[in-house]
Amino acid sequence: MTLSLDAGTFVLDASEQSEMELLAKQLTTITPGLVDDLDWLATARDYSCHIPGRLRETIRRFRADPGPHGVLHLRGLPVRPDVPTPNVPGSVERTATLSAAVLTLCMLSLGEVIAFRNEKSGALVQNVVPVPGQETHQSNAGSIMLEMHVENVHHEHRPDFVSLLCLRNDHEDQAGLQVASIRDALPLLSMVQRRILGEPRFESMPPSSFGGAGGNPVHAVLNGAFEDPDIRVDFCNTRPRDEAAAAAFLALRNAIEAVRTKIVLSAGDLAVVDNRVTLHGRTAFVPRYDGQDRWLQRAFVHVDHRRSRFIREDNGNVLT
Ligand SMILES: O=C(O)CCC(=O)C(=O)O
Ligand SMILES: [Fe+2]
Repeated sequence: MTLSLDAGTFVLDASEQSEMELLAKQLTTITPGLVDDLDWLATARDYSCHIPGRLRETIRRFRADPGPHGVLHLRGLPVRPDVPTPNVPGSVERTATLSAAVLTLCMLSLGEVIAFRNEKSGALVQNVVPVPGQETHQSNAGSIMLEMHVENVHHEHRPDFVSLLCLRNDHEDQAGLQVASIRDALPLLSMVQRRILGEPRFESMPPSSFGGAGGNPVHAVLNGAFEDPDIRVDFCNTRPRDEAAAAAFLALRNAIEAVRTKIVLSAGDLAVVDNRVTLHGRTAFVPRYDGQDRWLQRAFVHVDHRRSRFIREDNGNVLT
């Protein structure tokens, strides 16, 4: 199923598009023109207060409540990539390009952008691109189906939101971001399954993007309000620790599959996933490595920056 234009979709009109482009272009000229520079980021934070009003309202509403599907689909953002799609492992965007500026502006109006020192060299804006030789990897460099997951399941301070801005989709428009919220899946689970999923009977490994660094915490899959819980699971990296937990885990997997929807992103589309209530993954596609492959730029957001202060050196934006 493909998500239709609904409450979770916002399309910038022509005047909002030019307003956004003007603001982002100005931001690209701010010295030193580097996204990870704290002075540049401070200016970007100020500018983020001046994105078009309807967009600001939409983002602010989404932050208060992410809706039933836990995803916001913004359309019509200026991106204009003028270089070939990168295809090296661990590719990041440190230069304040137009698309990096757009992504940063939108995300700083949602919260604070953060990254992890052990992942993609701690860059705040990362390229999600297919990498030759990594086609079958369960990572965003692969091109086979990517399992449904919350981002950085093993980490206590995983992102509150994951944002993906599309610069180019794949040649055949096959690759789709898949999303499934626990809000939609919960009614498909029994009370017993929900209770078991709410107990610390599961263990998660760090995703491969962390290069094996990080612990293997034991945790519950459902946390918080029984009637509207947060979800913490990665179907590639989380495993149940006993038989009853395995049965509940399988029921959850089936429920997630039943409510999963696909969003095919086009250039200028930005998907913002609430990483507390919604899992994401990707359908398979065929890369050509001709410079025109699928290219997303990704940024993570924390709503409460202070909470991670003890693992951020010099009050920067990178978690150690
Ligand atoms: O390629 C996608 O659509 C999503 C990849 C992903 O899970 C990520 O970059 O976090
Ligand atoms: Fe992901």
